[in-house]
Amino acid sequence: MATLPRLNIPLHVKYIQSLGENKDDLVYHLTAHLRMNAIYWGLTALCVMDHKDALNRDEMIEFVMSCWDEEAGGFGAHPDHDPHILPTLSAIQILTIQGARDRINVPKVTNFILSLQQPSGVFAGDVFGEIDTRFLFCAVLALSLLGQLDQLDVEKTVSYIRRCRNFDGGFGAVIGAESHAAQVFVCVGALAVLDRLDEIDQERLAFWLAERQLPNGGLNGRPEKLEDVCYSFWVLSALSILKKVSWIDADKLIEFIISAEDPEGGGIADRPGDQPDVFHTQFGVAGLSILGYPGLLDLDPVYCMPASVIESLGLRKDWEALPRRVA
Ligand code: GRG
Ligand code: ZN
Repeated sequence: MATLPRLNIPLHVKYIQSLGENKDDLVYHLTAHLRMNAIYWGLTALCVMDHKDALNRDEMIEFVMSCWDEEAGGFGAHPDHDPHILPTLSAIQILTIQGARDRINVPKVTNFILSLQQPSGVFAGDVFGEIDTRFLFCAVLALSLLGQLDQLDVEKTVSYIRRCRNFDGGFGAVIGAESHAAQVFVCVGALAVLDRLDEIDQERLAFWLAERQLPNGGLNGRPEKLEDVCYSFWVLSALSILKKVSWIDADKLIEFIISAEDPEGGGIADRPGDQPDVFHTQFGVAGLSILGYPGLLDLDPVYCMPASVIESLGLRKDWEALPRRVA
């Protein structure tokens, strides 16, 4: 086997540390609506690179708690933002990874999440009502992490996912929508948490997922689209739940992901030569972990959190990544 390209872990750690340091930067203000998600992505990437302590734990927990809306029972993306299910899941993930679950008002946040379920079984993101299988996944994952899944109407939830399944074995964002790899991840992930993988045509779906690999090694999210590093997670996580990561050419994908890193400032971009961001850094590193890249720690592909954290909560599902290689 040819020598693997080197992932510059110290540089990516520095890149993630630098993101919170330029608070006068315009980009920092323009991305306030993603702050909670960004902290979750940065922290998870650091955990996988075995540098969990590179960001200050206490400051992180205090920031998360400053986004809590006591009245609504959810977290916003930023202290002055309305609560939404996306930052609420990220907040729960961060507090869980940091061993600070005692800071969560479990009954209140459970009520907030359950209040977002619609009669069809799908979830809205917030009181304004946009619906999507992403929000359904966030609800299922958050309730599972809080030990509150018994409060969920599982049949109603699964029936919505079933109605999003397409002829190609994939899933879309809403009923009738085209299959998309990221929506496949959220639907397969939710079914895995609910122990309902029997709802999937597993061979057909794995075939569709494996077809996402392009001659340059990268993965796209649907036919005729460009490759993008983040699909390294969306596609591989679903394949690892189906135990078929070996259907991808791992060496070619590793090469593609590492070719998208910024060799000067650190971080990983959507594709080579583009500007890096924390989202693609996290999903690039996550993909490398599932591919068994040496020196990284295991990521749980269902919860997209450190595997050790999910194991210690007794929540591990039956997924399979590639064996960890030795450097
Ligand atoms: C805990 C990992 C985790 C996630 C929480 C937010 C969420 C749940 C999942 C997001 C799933 C999703 C729909 C991601 C979007 C990915 C993406 C690159 C979308 C771009 O779509 P297009 O149509 O791009 O702009 P293509 O590649 O199809 O041209
Ligand atoms: Zn992307």
